[in-house]
Amino acid sequence: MTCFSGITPSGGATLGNYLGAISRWARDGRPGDLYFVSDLHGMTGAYHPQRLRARTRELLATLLAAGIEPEQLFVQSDLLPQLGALTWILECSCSFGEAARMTQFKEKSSAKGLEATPVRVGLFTYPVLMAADILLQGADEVPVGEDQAQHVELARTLARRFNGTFGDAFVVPRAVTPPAAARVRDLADPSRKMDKSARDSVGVLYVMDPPDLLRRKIRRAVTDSLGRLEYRPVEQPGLANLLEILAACTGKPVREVGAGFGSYGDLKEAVAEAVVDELRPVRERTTELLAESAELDRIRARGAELATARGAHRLATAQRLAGVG
Ligand code: AQP
Repeated sequence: MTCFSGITPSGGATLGNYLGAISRWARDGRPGDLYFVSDLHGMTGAYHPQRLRARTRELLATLLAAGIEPEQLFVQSDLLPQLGALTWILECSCSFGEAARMTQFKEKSSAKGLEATPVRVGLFTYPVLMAADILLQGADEVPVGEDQAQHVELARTLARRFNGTFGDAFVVPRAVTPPAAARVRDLADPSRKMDKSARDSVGVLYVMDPPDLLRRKIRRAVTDSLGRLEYRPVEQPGLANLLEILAACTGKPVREVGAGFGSYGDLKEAVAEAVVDELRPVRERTTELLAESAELDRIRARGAELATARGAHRLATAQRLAGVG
């Protein structure tokens, strides 16, 4: 059983990514599970090459710093020749209608403010690249939220179609619902999730933010004027977000974690210290790994070698069955 998860370097890792994904991967993952930095997925809109490269490296270091085993990790673009080949084979069996049905494409391509940045063909075809990511590694379980479930369904359809038309080459994957995790919201606008590519970072806590910056952002978090220190997500979303963060960092139940605080200010101080304590080890270790440049290069190269080897026979079989190469 191989479970497969990725993280896109569209920004630095946030507290949301850390509590909702990275720390759980490190803590609850099984030895055969695989994790990757999906830098190719970070190219589907306007992007800055040097920033993409630097963030990819930083995310790889953060995943390692969180405790994910090096042999379970790789960077997507290190498999570019294999993924490019497989994506083409899969694209040639994916209908235009299937790709055009993807809700995420429809939403992202019609979002406001895109006039200056035309929609890329890559945004349209990246679900097929995602299918290639999954099928090349032979993953059978892909934990995804609702927004990505349709893409895993496409990977499943393409695997079945290929196996049925040309012969068995691929494991047929399935989307699984990840265990319920903290859904961290933006501190400045709790109606939105905390997003690493947010335009305005005042409400976003980054793993690599220094402690004083984390404290400042948390002190400025939006709450309300009701003065009721209770967990009421609908009526008091900002306060509920802070309580959820404190609960996730301390391991205490969210309905109990607010007891004993005299004011929102006191609660914010406690949240700030809990977040600083939670992120300190991973930030420090990430910084060390980034400084140990040769060691990070070695780990990355080994990850690429293992991932390439895992996919080699599947790609060779697919090419042979498809009549190419
Ligand atoms: N706010 C969040 N709370 C809990 N979990 C979160 N995740 C993301 N944001 C939160 C989880 O992090 C993993 C990797 O995310 P991704 O890179 O696939 O992109 P995403 O889900 O779209 O996350 P972002 O940070 O919001 O990225 P951008 O800005 O690129 O859209 C996933 O497991 C995700 O659930």
